[in-house]
Amino acid sequence: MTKRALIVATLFTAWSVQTSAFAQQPPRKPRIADTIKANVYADNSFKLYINGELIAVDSITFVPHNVVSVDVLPAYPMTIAVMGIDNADPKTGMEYANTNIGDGGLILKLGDGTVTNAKWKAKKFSWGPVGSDTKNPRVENIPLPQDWHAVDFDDSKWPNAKEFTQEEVGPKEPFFEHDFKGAKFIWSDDVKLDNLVLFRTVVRSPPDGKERPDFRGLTDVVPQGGGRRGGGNRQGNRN
Ligand SMILES: [Ca+2]
Ligand SMILES: [Ca+2]
Repeated sequence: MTKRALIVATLFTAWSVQTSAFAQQPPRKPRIADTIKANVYADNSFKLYINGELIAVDSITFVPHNVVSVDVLPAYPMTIAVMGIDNADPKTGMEYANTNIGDGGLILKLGDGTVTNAKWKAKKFSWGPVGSDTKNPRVENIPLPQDWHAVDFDDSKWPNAKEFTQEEVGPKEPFFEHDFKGAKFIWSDDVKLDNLVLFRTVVRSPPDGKERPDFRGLTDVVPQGGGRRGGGNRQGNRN
């Protein structure tokens, strides 16, 4: 074998090894096209967890009522946990200088067709003014379970959410500018008195039937196509 032939053979072997190594690395880097949009509207605010991870916090805690729309990388089964918070004084359960009993409401839609409805679980953890007594208003609280948003949290004893009509909740303008088609407003039983409500559901597979890659554990492997493009360390290695 000539020297040139040896170099070519060596290079080919190196390329083959690299190529077969790539073939054993099925995960690729997720692209933005792999994400789905999460639209959430809460009266007054929310915290959204998906698969145990904090995904979005409402950017406005009181008014104006807003829609939070964020990109989500889905993985199924998908555990969704939401804290819904109706604005209320922590001592009286009322608002606007204790002149008003405000009402709550939560609606969510994901780009895979996941929607809020009465199949979701909902449990109140803070409510008031107890008995609608605005003369002597007081609040009752249940301590939040520390792992209420965890994938393996047991919500089997929680009641189901109650659906409320659009008229009952009366959403403000940004709601109508986003896709909530098919989703229902939900809360626990009393949309006026229940001021902190936790919601949970598990989406077993994409409701729209579209197959989506599972990118969980991506930080434990080198994704197909190598490390970050155009990056590299000081030695010039693209890791
Ligand atoms: Ca209220
Ligand atoms: Ca409210």
